[in-house]
Amino acid sequence: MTNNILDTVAQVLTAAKNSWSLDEVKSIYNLPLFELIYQSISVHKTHNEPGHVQKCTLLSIKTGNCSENCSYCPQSAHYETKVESTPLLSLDEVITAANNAKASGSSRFCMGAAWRQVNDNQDFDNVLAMVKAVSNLDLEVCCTLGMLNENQAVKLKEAGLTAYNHNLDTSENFYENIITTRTYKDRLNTLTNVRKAGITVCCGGILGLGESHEDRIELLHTLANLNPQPESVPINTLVRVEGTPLSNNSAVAIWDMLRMIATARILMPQAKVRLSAGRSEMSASEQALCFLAGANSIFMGDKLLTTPNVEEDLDNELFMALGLS
Ligand code: SAM
Ligand code: DTB
Ligand code: SF4
Repeated sequence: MTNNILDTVAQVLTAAKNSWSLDEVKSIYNLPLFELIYQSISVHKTHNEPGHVQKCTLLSIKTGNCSENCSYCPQSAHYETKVESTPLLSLDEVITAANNAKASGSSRFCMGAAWRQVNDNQDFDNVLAMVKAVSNLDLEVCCTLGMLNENQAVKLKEAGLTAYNHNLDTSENFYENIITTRTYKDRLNTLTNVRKAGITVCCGGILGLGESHEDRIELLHTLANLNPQPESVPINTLVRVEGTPLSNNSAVAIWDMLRMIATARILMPQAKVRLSAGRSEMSASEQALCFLAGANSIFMGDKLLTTPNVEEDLDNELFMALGLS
């Protein structure tokens, strides 16, 4: 099987493939780690400039008190965490943050709201104004606002939205162990609405929820078979926050993270594979291995949405040391 799967991977060197069988994904994921990384480097070098890593900045525009029960999330109203809830930020606050992000070298600005779904109200109109203002700063604009209908997706597109982040998080089978207030189908439905509106798709997952390797393989299989594939794929490791049901989960081994990144890179050669939450728990050398394995985007800035991220100076040092641009 190893030789057959290496032939399949070799085909990816000429053209991205958009129908993967579960067995193919499994065979790639289960390659010996060095062989897997060697293959992902070849694919990465063919399709991208491996020394180029995109910097994105996150801003929580509406924090906490969310009606969903995502077991990993410090912003869910179902759990008692130290997150302070705040209403929607003002347009001025957002513009200031976007200007700062641009000055620090970010090319994408991503605004997150702790909503189950978008509602057609004043808050949504305000978000549309924020999208317009950020896109006028010549930044790629991304939002993650929960579920969207077709009409709302079109309005975001018209306001200048580049990308919409909506993660599948894990496999369809494991999903109900993590969230019960919505279904996997709901998630896929929003992704369809986003795609139909002509917005690029940012969709990935989280490692460390208690899922099996099979669940990770199934998640990668679902992502890689979205047609077209997501333009960006955030790979998060669980940030274990006190008060959430998953706060005592075990840490994710770096080998698992590398396996996930390298497989994502081979399956979705042109995607931005984003080393996302959990980076601040990694050493500089572990992060370097992630870039080697095919990650080519990060969230920069001292904060993710509500939890700490890597300090900007440390990121700049690492970029210098590795010669990344
Ligand atoms: N409420 C919207 C939604 O769920 O789509 C947008 C914001 S939500 C915080 C965005 C994503 O952050 C989630 O889909 C999840 O993948 C990720 N996330 C949330 N809490 C996390 C945690 N503790 N560790 C890692 N990733 C997390
Ligand atoms: C994604 O996949 N990771 C980011 C972004 N998309 C919105 C969010 C990570 C959140 C980590 C927990 C927090 O800071 O609240
Ligand atoms: Fe709400 Fe999003 Fe957190 Fe789930 S992940 S509780 S939907 S903010």
